[in-house]
Amino acid sequence: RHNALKHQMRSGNPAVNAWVSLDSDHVGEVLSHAGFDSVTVDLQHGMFGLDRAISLLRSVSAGPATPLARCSRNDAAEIGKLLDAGAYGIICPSIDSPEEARAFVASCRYPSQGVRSFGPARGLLYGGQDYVRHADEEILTWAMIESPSGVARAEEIITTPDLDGIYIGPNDLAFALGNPPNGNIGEEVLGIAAELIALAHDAGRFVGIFTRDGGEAQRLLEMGADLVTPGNDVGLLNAAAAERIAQARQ
Ligand code: 3PY
Ligand code: MG
Repeated sequence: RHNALKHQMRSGNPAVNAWVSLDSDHVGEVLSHAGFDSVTVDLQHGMFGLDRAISLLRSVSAGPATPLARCSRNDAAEIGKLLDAGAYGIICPSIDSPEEARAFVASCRYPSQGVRSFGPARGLLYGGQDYVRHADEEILTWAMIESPSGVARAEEIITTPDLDGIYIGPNDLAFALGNPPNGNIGEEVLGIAAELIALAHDAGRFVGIFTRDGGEAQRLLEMGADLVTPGNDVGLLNAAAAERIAQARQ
């Protein structure tokens, strides 16, 4: 099976991504069937560990969305396990230098390009018996830019060989700029996002970004983002709850 998300973005059709932070296979499966193009299992801030992330990836692959994972850190062993578990792309937090970007990409690629070890347990099951031959072309590598150092070195990070895209973390970026995140993406981070989108597109790379809600996601798509995440599963639940309660009490 090829990576439908990668092919979709390549053909110029931006993607809407879901973000799983709840420890529930049912949530993963429901979101995969809800119309999102991809579903990301968030091992950095999700309320679960690696074993449960593997099960959540399985739940996402029960529906049509492309399964992605955000690893908890730039670690070859963890990234390898998430890929073996069937992630079709990895979003790696806090890439602050080109050296870190190179190490991250190497973790996602088999030799001779990278250091990924052989053992594609679930990859073989739904990637097909030729998974290993095509894995390097199909797996998406997203380096998160979410610090002033990452922004300062963005061009070097973006042009890392075999890096597919950058994923902007507006909340950590706002913190690092001295404006603790308040939910919305502020003007300063929006300006940086515009610059990063231009740099990445010049280099033929994708740009993904986390946003607060559908309205903000739409604004970022208008600015040229290739993939937007309109909040996480808890955000969806809270927004729906607030709306229903308000309707009921009207
Ligand atoms: C951030 O905004 O810092 C993120 O990591 C989004 O998930
Ligand atoms: Mg972050």
